[in-house]
Amino acid sequence: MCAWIRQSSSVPVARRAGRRFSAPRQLLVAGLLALPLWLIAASSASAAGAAATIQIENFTFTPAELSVEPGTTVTWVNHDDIPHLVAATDKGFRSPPLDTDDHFSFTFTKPGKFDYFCALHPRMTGTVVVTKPK
Ligand SMILES: [Cu+2]
Repeated sequence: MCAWIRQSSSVPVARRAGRRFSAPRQLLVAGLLALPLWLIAASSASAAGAAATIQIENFTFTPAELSVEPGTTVTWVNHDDIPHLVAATDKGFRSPPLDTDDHFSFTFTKPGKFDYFCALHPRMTGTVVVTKPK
């Protein structure tokens, strides 16, 4: 009887101590779990949809017109040594200012013709054509 009381009264103490010690471990475990999940999410996203790249060089988007299937992630890469800013004419997407070698990605889901330009040099223009799903 006495042993039972002692045992039961010691349980909350043990739990409290266990919780105190396991909290940082839980954070670590959560972080370790989140990393593979993030990698899986990133790889499945690229596996599910195609990827395409538009180069920014000499104040020009290349290719100027790009045709992709729905679900394609388009990445703009700035090779110039001055910043560019990719902005959709319909305001569907807008990059931050891209410094040299910076890139910006946008996944096109809806079919249509999407014109964009450089908000810092509006004479720089390009178009992404998203085809109808097959
Ligand atoms: Cu520009």
